[in-house]
Amino acid sequence: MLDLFGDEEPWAEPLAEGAVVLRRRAREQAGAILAQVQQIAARNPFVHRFTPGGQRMSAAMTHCGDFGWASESRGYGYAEPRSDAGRCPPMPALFRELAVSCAREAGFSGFNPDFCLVNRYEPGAKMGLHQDKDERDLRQPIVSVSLGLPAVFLFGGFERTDATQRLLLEHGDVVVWGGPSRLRFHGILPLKPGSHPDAGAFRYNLTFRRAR
Ligand code: MD6
Ligand code: FE
Repeated sequence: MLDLFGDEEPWAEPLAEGAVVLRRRAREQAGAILAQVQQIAARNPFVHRFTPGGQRMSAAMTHCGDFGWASESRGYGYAEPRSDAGRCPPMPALFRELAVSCAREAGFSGFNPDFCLVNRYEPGAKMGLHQDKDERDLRQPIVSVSLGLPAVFLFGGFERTDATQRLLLEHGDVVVWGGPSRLRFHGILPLKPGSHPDAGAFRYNLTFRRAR
């Protein structure tokens, strides 16, 4: 469908059992979300962290919610509750409401996120194939909100070497991911340079999780 005016209604595209893309679902809130991201980053700056394998990640990260995320720029995984409460801002109500309603629309009622990881991609930045498995209760889904420049999302199977689907995630697209798809491998191809009216030269991705 042509998006000449940017005011189309959101629509759902099923990906697999337990996984759906809610296209444009976060468009209305996008400006407010990006403004909140700037506030979060003012208190808890974007940093490039290292994977468990010791690789510097090309996407920069910040976060909000009830937990820290590792310690300083080292390590990977959730830190102790409120261990960096001085820097880690609480989750804005706008974020929580969006995540909870998207989860409900995807069939996961009762989602109660306690953590939001924010990734910022610059041109060339990518995310290798990975599983999200550090959360305690894998029955809870993940809600992923993409803003700014478009990126190609790889959606795979349960082994790293399984074939992947490719889909373009654009400004305001939301992926909800749970149930039998919760442990699928996924990643992001290197971001192409561009300029987005609301996000400049970046892509932002917010993932909402129930960590504990
Ligand atoms: C990204 N997203 O879109 C990275 N994880 O930049 C993720 O790693 C992700 O989109 C779990 C569920 C949905 C996701
Ligand atoms: Fe992930």
